[in-house]
Amino acid sequence: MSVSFEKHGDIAVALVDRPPVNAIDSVVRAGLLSATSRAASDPAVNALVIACRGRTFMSGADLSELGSIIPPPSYADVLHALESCAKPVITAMHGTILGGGLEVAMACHYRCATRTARFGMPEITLGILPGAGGTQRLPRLIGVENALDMLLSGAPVDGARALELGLIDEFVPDDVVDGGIAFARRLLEKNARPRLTRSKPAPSALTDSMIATGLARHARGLKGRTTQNLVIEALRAARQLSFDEGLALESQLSAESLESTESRALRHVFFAERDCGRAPVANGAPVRGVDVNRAAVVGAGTMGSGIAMALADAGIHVALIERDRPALDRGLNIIRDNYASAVQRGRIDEAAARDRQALIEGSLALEAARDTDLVIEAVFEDLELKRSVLGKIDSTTRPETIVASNTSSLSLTSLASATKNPDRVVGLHFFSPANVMRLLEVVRGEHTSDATVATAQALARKLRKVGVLVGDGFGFVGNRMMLDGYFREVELMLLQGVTPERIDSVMENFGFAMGPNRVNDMAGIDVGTRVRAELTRRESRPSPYHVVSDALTALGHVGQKSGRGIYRYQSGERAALPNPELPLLTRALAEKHGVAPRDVSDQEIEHRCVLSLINVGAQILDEGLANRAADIDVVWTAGYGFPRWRGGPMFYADTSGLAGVLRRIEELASTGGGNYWHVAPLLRRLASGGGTFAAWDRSRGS
Ligand code: T1G
Ligand code: NAD
Repeated sequence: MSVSFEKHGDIAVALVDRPPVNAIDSVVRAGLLSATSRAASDPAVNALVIACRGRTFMSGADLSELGSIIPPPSYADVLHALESCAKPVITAMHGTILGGGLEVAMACHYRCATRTARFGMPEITLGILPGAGGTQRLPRLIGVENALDMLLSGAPVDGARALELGLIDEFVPDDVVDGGIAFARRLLEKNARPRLTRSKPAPSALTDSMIATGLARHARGLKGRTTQNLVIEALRAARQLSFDEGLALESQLSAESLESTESRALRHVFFAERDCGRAPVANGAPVRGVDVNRAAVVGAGTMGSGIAMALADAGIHVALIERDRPALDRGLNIIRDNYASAVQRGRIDEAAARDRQALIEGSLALEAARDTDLVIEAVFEDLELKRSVLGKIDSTTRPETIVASNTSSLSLTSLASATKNPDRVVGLHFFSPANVMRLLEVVRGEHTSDATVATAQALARKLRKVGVLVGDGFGFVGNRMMLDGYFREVELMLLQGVTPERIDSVMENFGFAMGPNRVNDMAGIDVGTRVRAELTRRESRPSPYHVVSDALTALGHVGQKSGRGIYRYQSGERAALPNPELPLLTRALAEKHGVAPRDVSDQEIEHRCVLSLINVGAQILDEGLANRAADIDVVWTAGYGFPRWRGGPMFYADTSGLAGVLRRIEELASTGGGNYWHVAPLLRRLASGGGTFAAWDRSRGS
């Protein structure tokens, strides 16, 4: 029973039970409607409390229902019934009260919640304008400026802030149903009557300076977006129109937003992130992994120290193992400083920083890894060194301990062959900084077992990262597409005389958080050179292949950390300044590699960068190194700054039309693009058959 109805004396309770997050679908709406009419018509009932079972009050509309005709009863019918009920209707809330869930609460007359509850209107993160009265009731409850802030950020506020704003009336103890009933009883004792949000005075006018402040405050998240314009239009209507006219306009604008490519892209990424982390299935059932509670990290450098923090942030005990004291102290100091700056920036409080640091124990002995559930190796990117370290880990730890490598370019299968149990060896490819970046490529080697993959996927969820299962090919998914596609085109354009500033501004206008040349300088140009050195030991690539970056590494100009790379940097500064030596270097290399200078339009820059990503992505799918096109979209939106509102490279290809994508790639291949534009067979097949990557994913049952 999704919505049960019980009576506690003269107080009725409608209890929603729709796991996992009580998302509102037609069943829940029908249940709320019937509970409201029962309470309204039952003379023995004086008030109705709405609460939820499980981990949270309603966390919004069921997203899988959106985008098609929403089955009856409508939100408007349900909310009208709640608001116009002649008896007080109270919501008693816990967990994350989001979107449609908060809209239900605002249509009710009184609201109480546990202290740990969080409240938000995240619709903008999905490219949707709230469609159940949120833009009309929220400003009446908390004021137009606060409403603008909540609707533009999409981020939740905590209980204390919700009370301060007037979004809730009271806190109740953690047993939210009893708390709700007690609150209702107190209201009845005070003869409280239904208090309609719609009857509150219209909010004050939304001024231009409020809008400017709001847009500036959320500029980073709203870059390239349009949903904010609908939010502003709806909030203006809340002042200028009657409540019902405002509702009607909101519903029309919300329906429009649902049709937008922007929203379809954001909802695609929402579900793709949740689907990519599923455990392998065997005999029709998901394979169970091990819940990691004790781990060890070998190597406390840039990555090892970040990985140790990511584990400790999730409450996992970590033995951080180094080869000598100075290196260990360096790693522990990096961790101490990172936590100190997190406290300074108010990300966590002193106590949390202390508790997490206490979970990380430094050691110089591999012995410290003996009784762990998982060991992650993050030593130098050297095949023989890693094989010897993995061999020692294998002989030191228990047979059920999972052994992982953070390699970014070496063959996982060949690393695993240094152990006696290659089935328990997996790649965990974190991205720098490992305690911040959400992406985790889970690399499956030839012998990696389903159970090991399941443990890795469960760990990714525990670390609140998106774990994407990838195959054991060079550069896995992300780095392969970057090196064989995107950055390769950037390098060729630099040789053809295009300035890094132009390339970066075109790609930042396209929606990337940062242009490719600035990313290269920030990540360290030498990291790419080391990865390519490993590549050329295994495979060949037609020249020129990243010759500008490798020349800069040879000069020691490795980017921000050396004050010079593609750009120049004042010491300690991150602002990218023109590097007068670069044009001299690129011209010399262009001559050496026979690359003629040419005019390249902004559109061509964008096409060469994005289409090379799509083409290599399709090659990766052809080679089976990724299971779904949607997984590639998750890798690039979560790990490489591809704009979420474009859905990722493969979704973007679908919305652009594969026939056009194919035609443009063939044009680029014939007009002096590099001698490596080989159209991926999958792309050609889908384009010539009117297919899409999304349909291809579906055809494979994923
Ligand atoms: N609809 C359908 N399924 C949902 C869902 C939703 N709104 N939210 C979560 N799920 C599924 C999710 O796919 C996963 O499934 C499981 O629940 C657990 O989620 C009318 C139009 C609530 C904070 O945007 O932010 O209301 O993978 O892994 O990390 O104006 O989910 O287990 O099969 O994310 O603990 C507004 C979206 C909708 C909230 C929990 N609401 N959800 O986080 O678990 S638009 C949202 C979240 C709207 C109105 C408009 C988070 C969470 P599975 P999870 P979590
Ligand atoms: P780093 O040079 O910063 O750190 C490597 C650490 O390993 C050093 O502190 C060194 O003392 C330690 N070490 C070496 N031999 C050891 C041994 N036998 N026992 C214990 N510790 C030992 O390197 P990094 O950038 O952290 O890279 C580590 C791994 O992560 C590499 O495989 C790299 O390819 C991969 N990776 C790096 C990045 C990145 O952006 N830096 C991103 C993803 C993956």
